[in-house]
Amino acid sequence: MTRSIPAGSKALSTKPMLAALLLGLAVAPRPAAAHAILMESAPAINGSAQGPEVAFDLRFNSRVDHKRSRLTLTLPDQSQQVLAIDAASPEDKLDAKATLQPGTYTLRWQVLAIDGHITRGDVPFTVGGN
Ligand SMILES: [Cu+2]
Repeated sequence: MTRSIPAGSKALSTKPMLAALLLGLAVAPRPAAAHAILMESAPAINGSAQGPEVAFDLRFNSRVDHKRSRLTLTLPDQSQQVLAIDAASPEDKLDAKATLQPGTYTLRWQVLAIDGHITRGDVPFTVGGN
């Protein structure tokens, strides 16, 4: 079975279909579980850690891309320091270490999950003395 389509009308009819297809892809629901959500952290949000050697341990609900995720620490003087993510971190974790003086800090995590979505959040915490 063949249908003849006048030249020109094919291009006209393809455009709306393509637009609908692109729109459909953009709004298509994604698996909710795929977004990286922080499940647990050390230090805890608004928690405290003992210095000067502080171990960071962030656990997410899904696998995260260690190479394309980032941990940035805001120091008490508001300067920022990017932490090296431990390459041996488990698939759903970001581990790092830092030597910190007593004070108030914020750890910002930015994570690329396996579905390609980036999420971020803050973990404010304090470092005690001794
Ligand atoms: Cu996602």
